[in-house]
Amino acid sequence: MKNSLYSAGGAAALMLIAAASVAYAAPGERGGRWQKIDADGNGQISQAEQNAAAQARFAALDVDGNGKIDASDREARVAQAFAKMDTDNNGSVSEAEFKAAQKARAEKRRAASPRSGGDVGRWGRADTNGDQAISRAEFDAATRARFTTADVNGDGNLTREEAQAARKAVRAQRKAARRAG
Ligand SMILES: [Ca+2]
Ligand SMILES: [Ca+2]
Ligand SMILES: [Ca+2]
Ligand SMILES: [Ca+2]
Repeated sequence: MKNSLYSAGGAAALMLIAAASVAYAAPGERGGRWQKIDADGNGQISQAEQNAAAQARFAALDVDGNGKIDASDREARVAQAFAKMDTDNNGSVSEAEFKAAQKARAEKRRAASPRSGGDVGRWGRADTNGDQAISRAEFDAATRARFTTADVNGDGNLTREEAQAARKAVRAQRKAARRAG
């Protein structure tokens, strides 16, 4: 790891931001996440579609597959991210590699909110029993709660407008929290 400009630890902050992908994709977001979640392509996200996306998300976050999301998963993800940045696989991330990764990420995130809090902030609230790990049950409960909140007219489907409004509300809440704290 000598000559390593950025250690895996240094990549952590960056990675936490990257991991905070928003539950509902922004309409028109690059990569077409909305389209991916909207499996039947009817332009709305049903609770079942949301659940399917959440299961995939949980599996992606639960890197070691032990059924809960905790610090060891975050470390594993950071290591993965580091490996991904280390494109020539020489065990260190050069400045060029780091910048390339940064640029790719910035482009990807342009449509998203600039600071979405990282997965600690995002999922910290889901950890209802406070054991520093998000169990599947906690994750599902948080997912359900988010869906219910966003589904303003209660028809069991999220329109793009509803999803967008929910994102805005969350952003406003975070802003208020930052001001207060
Ligand atoms: Ca749909
Ligand atoms: Ca895990
Ligand atoms: Ca927990
Ligand atoms: Ca609705």
